[in-house]
Amino acid sequence: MIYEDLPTTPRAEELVDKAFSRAARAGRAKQGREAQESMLRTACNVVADNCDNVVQSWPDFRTVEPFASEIADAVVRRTTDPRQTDDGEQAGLDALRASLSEVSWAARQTRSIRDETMSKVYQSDADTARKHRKQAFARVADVVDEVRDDLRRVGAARDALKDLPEIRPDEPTVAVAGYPNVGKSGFVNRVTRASNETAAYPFTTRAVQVGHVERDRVRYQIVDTPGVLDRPAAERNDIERQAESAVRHLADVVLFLVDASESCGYPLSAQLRLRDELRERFDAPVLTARNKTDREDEARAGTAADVDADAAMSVETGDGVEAALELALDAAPYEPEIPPSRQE
Ligand SMILES: Nc1nc2c(ncn2[C@@H]2O[C@H](COP(=O)(O)OP(=O)(O)OP(=O)(O)O)[C@@H](O)[C@H]2O)c(=O)[nH]1
Ligand SMILES: [Mg+2]
Repeated sequence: MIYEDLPTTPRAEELVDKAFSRAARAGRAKQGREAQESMLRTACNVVADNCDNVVQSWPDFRTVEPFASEIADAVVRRTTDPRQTDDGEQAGLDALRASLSEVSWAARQTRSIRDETMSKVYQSDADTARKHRKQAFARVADVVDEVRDDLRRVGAARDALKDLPEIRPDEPTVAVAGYPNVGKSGFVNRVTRASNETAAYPFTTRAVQVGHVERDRVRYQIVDTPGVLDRPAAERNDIERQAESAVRHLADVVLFLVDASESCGYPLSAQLRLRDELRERFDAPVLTARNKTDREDEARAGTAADVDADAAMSVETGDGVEAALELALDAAPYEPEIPPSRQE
């Protein structure tokens, strides 16, 4: 996604070490007052430029796709500590934004220490210059120390966001939903020939898997949604609700898998209730595919036939899988968006 190019964020100690060791090297090349000036300039510029670089590498969250900002907010909430403020605490993107602005403050502050000290050093002898330079170093170290938690929070957010699989909000997208263990990952892997393996026990897939299929030169995304669209809303926590909201922005069609053999461990009636619930909350069409038809003879007589399914398949044997996929792709509207630069 848009987060994959975020550079690593230095920790406070790393930043100070780097600044002061570069400064020492710069100082050794000169003598007297000039050495002090050179050290001061180098150290302050390393800190300020690194801080600016951290801040500038982030997108403006007001302008990114709602899917990208909601998913970022959810990921940041889960992976970073909240930020303590006078009126309570901030979490997610609010905390991240506040931390980025603190890091930006550190850059400005460091430059003003540099300029202020430079004007004093300029009029000093070598010994006094050294004293000023040392005081400035101590102040810069304090500034960096003040944003220690902010650097850590930004770094943790970056690490978590960088590992998100590539999801393109602009590509037509099929979100695969259904209770745990109904065969969602198996379906995504089979139709996209992704190399990810599906473990044979429930609750293993927690990272979102994304695969692609191409039809008539249009690339479609098939997104597995473990932990997101697999339980009634009442049982979800805040992060899961938010993840659902992100998927709502993303999905052009929902392919809801039911396991009428109930070997997934959930009664068919509960599965269908969840589907009806998603139908109410999603603007996108929700299609139903009965999976595990190869096991339906184990099901209670008549249950599978009761399902008003749009497709029936077995991810295990492959029966009906292509037809179910075609149905979903046909229901995913494709609106070509021509980038402005290529419109002439
Ligand atoms: N017999 C049979 N087993 C299937 C079929 N599809 C999936 N399974 C099995 O059902 C189990 C769960 O499949 P997954 O694809 O991991 O299910 P999931 O919906 O991704 O599960 P979570 O990620 O836990 O939500 C695995 O043991 C699969 O081998 C099918 O059509 N027939
Ligand atoms: Mg899965």
